[in-house]
Amino acid sequence: MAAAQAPDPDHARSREIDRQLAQAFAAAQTECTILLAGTQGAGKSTIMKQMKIIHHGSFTDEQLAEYQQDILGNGIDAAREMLRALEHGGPAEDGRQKLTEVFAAETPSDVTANAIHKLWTDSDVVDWFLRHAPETILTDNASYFLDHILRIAAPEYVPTQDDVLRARFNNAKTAETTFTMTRFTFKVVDIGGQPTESRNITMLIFCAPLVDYKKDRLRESRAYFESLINSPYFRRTTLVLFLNKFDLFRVHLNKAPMDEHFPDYTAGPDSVKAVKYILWQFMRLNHARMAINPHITNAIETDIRNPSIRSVLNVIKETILRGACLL
Ligand SMILES: Nc1nc2c(ncn2[C@@H]2O[C@H](COP(=O)(O)OP(=O)(O)O)[C@@H](O)[C@H]2O)c(=O)[nH]1
Ligand SMILES: [Mg+2]
Repeated sequence: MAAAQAPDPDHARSREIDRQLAQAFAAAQTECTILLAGTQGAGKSTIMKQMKIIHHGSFTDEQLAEYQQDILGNGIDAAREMLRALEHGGPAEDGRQKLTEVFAAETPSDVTANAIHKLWTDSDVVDWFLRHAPETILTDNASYFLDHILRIAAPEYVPTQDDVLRARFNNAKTAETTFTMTRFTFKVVDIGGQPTESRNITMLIFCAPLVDYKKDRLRESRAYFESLINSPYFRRTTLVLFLNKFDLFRVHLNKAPMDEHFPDYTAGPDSVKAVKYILWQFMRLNHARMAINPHITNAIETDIRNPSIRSVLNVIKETILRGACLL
């Protein structure tokens, strides 16, 4: 029988190194960084808010209360936009004059909200906007905030989830968020419109606002997309393209036909065909021939029965989990 051996210090050291390596490897697997990129107003912050709602539940009352002033600000901005739009041959000159005076006076108050509401609901103004489709004249959700101006200007106002999703905020509030799923931690970072040289990125979500099909702005979005997806930094990254603001896109198409902006587009007002055309405009910039996963999204959609950002996010999570497990 062999004599009992003294423990080998080298063997113990080697086992310790193995243990540390295994730990480091496991840690590397569980952290996924997702970058959100896209031009100003593309919907990055809104998508981030949706991710927070999905993973941390709806906003708390305290969080909602924090948004109050900013949302009122969105309402006031919308009213200023309405005034500017009406200057181009719009009706209700007296009402416009009155609202301009109220604005000139001081900080927003009940008086301002009442004057805004009065002008926005003036029958001539309603008719004028209906003829032009307010969504196509005013930016994004301005007409929503005008519709709700009395509610959001009331002293006891507490924002709703819909109000928060439809509003624009200072980026600092939503630039980064983290959530966990099983043993994976997802860090989502909004890199705005800035090019990045980050490495080890699990997924890049490029957000393109479909309503920007009005040539020049889509060009800006495409140029940024082209520079990112062909960058060597993202060779090992899962690439996702969100064609966002589909809800607004459909309204815009009726008023501003695609072929007015793209003479080679011939498929008419069908929104799916129009999206396919825009998708092609993006995909042909994929010189590096990367796999790109496109999705049509509506970032403000919260109804889980509809195909929305939620189902898209589930697909993304599955893709990441599958990729991470195969590492
Ligand atoms: N109707 C609609 N509005 C959207 C959608 N996505 C974003 N928005 C709105 O567009 C505005 C700009 O979005 P935001 O997320 O701040 O853009 P960011 O600059 O890329 O962060 C906000 O008022 C959003 O509520 C969408 O799919 N549909
Ligand atoms: Mg933002």
